[in-house]
Amino acid sequence: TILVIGACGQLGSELTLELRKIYGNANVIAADIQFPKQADLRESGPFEIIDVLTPQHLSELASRYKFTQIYHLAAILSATGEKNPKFAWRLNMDGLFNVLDFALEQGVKKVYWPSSIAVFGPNTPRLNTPQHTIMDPNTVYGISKQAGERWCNYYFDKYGLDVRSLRYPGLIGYKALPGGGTTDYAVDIFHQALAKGTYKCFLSAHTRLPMMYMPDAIKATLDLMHAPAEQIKERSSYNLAAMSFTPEEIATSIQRHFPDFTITYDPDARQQIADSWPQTIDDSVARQHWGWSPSYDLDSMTDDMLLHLRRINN
Ligand code: VAH
Repeated sequence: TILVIGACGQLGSELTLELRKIYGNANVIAADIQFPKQADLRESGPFEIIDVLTPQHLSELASRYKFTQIYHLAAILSATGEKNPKFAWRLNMDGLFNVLDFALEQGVKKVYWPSSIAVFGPNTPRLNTPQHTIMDPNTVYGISKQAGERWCNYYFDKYGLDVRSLRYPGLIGYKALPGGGTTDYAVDIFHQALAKGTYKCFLSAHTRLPMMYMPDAIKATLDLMHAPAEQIKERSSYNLAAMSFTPEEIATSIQRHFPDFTITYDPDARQQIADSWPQTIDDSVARQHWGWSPSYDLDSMTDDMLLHLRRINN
């Protein structure tokens, strides 16, 4: 049985649905702090309300299920984390410790835990950021992801726990809304383009950030988790990339469908976070170790996003 913690989130909801297609609905237990709003998530298989900060909730689940894999996706993201630094640190770190210790106790075969380009900071080379480089994150979220990478590597080295991780770029999908990140503009812009024909962007026009379409993020996660353990030589987390674009460039891509779509810029506190992150990522190590390669670029993502959002809205 597979456990997905944080199953209501932007990534968790899509990963749960995909895992259910592969392993069967009853074999994928979705868990989160609150019940899902999404019907397909609610109706497609078992759902458990847990607080990952309460270890007893995990051991109670283990009294009813035998878990072989855990996907731990519950976390406070970059922008929200800056509004509540101590809680973000506590949830991101103590949540991870509870899951790593639970996985060891239960003899779970494989654990997945997401990292992020947020582990990089102002002194990290911002172009073609290497797998091994300076990491001086200056958001609580990024600090927690950097510390989390160290601990995942430690649990692998010290206890042999097969925990695997990816440094996601900004993720863009149509099935679930993002949850408080700095890259959320790249999802909001599609909803606003359809609803209002204009979008006020909270980042400046030329803010270049690494991004990925959700189907590619799901593919990367499953390719990583299905690869033989001996291929996974990076036990902190893998750099992962697909594309990089600016708000101006995604607006231009949308204008291929809606010529009258307009964008305005009103940078807020998230601009400083974006300015501390890389602009492009070198993911050659992931490509060499387990054959990573993305399928979507900016225009094919835009075409697919608008195709699906139009269907959902009509
Ligand atoms: C965030 N979407 O903005 C997340 C992600 C790279 C960005 O970590 O916090």
